[in-house]
Amino acid sequence: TGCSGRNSNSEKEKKQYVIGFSQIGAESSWRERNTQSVLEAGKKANYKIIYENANQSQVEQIKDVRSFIASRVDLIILTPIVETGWRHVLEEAADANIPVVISDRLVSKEDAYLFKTFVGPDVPIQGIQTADFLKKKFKDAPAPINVVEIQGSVDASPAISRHEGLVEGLKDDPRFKIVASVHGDFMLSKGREAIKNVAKSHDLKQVDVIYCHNDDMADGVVSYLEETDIKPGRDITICSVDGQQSAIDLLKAGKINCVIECDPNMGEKLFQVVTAILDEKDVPKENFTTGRVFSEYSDLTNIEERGY
Ligand code: GYE
Repeated sequence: TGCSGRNSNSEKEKKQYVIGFSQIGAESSWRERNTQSVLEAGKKANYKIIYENANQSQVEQIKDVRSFIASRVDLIILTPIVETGWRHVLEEAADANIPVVISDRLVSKEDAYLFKTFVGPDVPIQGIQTADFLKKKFKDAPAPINVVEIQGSVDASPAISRHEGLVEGLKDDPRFKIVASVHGDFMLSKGREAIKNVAKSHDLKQVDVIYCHNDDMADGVVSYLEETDIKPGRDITICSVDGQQSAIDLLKAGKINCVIECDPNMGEKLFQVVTAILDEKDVPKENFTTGRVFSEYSDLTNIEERGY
């Protein structure tokens, strides 16, 4: 039908690019919102998205990326569950000339030459912001100030950076001691399990702070403490990261003291970068999303509905 006088609409004939999106799984409310944000923004920008969810398995994620390469997608978006172990599959993508955008979590610095750009939160800052809150809160308190840390998953970049950020932020104040640091995989049930286990070896009455690497684990910690005679937010200061609705509600109720916002809605920014890459424009190596600090010192009256 090449000669029907209406065939010169080059916009319509423009090729629809195919993007492979390899997501970690659905461990938290944050993650579910993040997935929706990426899929919505991709659709809106008129990309065909092949979405794979690896159910918390790096082995699955690597298979998913290989399947994108085999079907010769135009670009791959990867949210790496852990930092290490990506070299081979990223080299395979490079050999196939398929650009890779890393989203939300990072791969090891040594592999940074194998991806085009990163879109996601500036996570080390979140640990520093937590430390700043704690130094304010415990301004006049005597040493020691005992901190229990409920980390995310082993080798996940936000777990590493949220830990390092806190340590960095507290290093000028030797009153703070991390007395236990355990992993809760960013999951509510495992956060609850983690604090329950810590309570077997530590007297929680001696603990001043519980720092949770995400809100779902903080929800688990609060629900456990509420079954004891320790009042979360009052007897123990609770800090968390993400800013989901449940944590804001607990903050308002005085059961959490500080929540660092980590915005999961990165889809729009992500596809601006994707479009620039496919248009062969230069993009910065890092594109950070921003977040606020919500704490007992903030005005909590006008926080918008969170949507996650
Ligand atoms: O904080 C947590 C999620 O990678 C920054 O992963 C993300 C983290 C987020 O499961 O809730």
